[in-house]
Amino acid sequence: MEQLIKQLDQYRKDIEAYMTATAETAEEFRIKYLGTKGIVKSVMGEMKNVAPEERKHFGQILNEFKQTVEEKYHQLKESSAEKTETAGAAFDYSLPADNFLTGSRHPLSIVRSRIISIFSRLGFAVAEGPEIEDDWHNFGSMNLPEDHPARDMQDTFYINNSKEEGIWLLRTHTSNVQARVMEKQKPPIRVICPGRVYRNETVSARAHCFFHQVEGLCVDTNISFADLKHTLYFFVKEMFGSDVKIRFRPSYFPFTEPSAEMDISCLICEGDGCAVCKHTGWVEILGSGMVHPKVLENFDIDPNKYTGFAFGMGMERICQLLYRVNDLRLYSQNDIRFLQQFTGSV
Ligand code: 2NM
Repeated sequence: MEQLIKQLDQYRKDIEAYMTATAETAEEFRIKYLGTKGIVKSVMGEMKNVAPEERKHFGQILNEFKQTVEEKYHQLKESSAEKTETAGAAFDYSLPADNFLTGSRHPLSIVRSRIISIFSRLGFAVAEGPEIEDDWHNFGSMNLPEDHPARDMQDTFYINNSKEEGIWLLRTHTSNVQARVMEKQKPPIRVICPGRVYRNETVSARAHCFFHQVEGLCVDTNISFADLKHTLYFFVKEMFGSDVKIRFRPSYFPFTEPSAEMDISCLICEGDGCAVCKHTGWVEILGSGMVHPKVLENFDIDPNKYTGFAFGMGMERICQLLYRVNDLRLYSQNDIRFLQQFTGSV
């Protein structure tokens, strides 16, 4: 009898510990205490072992216990129902949907496709080629003499630089692609070659060990410097708008003769003078020239029959002028705050 009372005390403590419940725990509670093999049934069964004179008193205790259990069960059931109700209310189906996070295009990718689209309207095809290149396609065929500074270890990343195993390097310009085009295809040729190039530079806001270029090549009969000028003028007007002015300055490249660098009137200050144009009103955007006869000969293209023009520009530079990106490192850091700003661009 005493033991039974102790046991009931323990049950009461256990029951008190139930505070709120889910529908499942309320049901577990019901089965444990009120089920056909439950605790209430089993303690009621103890009545037969109780002495007759104590039955009345003990019957009262058991009834109270049963009531406590039933009350607790109702309380648990109610709280589980409340929970389901509030969970239902918290989900408001009439609310607008969350923003769906789509990616956005990288600014260089936007610039590249705009360049391709402009030149394709002039009949230029797109060609791509390897980033790991041999000495001939990157330098030799491009008329760069053995002692040219660009071939120096300081400027070029060499992968292999031995006479026995051959010279392999990371391309320093995409001219290697034009070389491979001229190897396979004879004039008329009209291609642009966008791609990543590598130079051994210390990384800073203004220099990087890799960047992106688009080079162009046009070889046919009767191609003149006038074709070069008009092609590039068309490009500039399509890229930056019809108000932009261009000018050519004589320059030197081993693979072109004559060579020229092209400037456009500064888009940032419209010619008034600012940091981007170094207060000159002009910014350099590309190098160009008539393909050197030796380069054509290297690919068995007769320079007496064919002439050509070529040009090369940095995509980061174009991007800087279009979007005012003033630190080259931003392009490869993958900072979401930078990349997100180009959402919605073409
Ligand atoms: C430039 C500037 C001038 C160029 C020349 C050639 C080729 F294949 F025809 F020889 N490809 N690219 C060239 C000419 C590149 O980049 C500043």
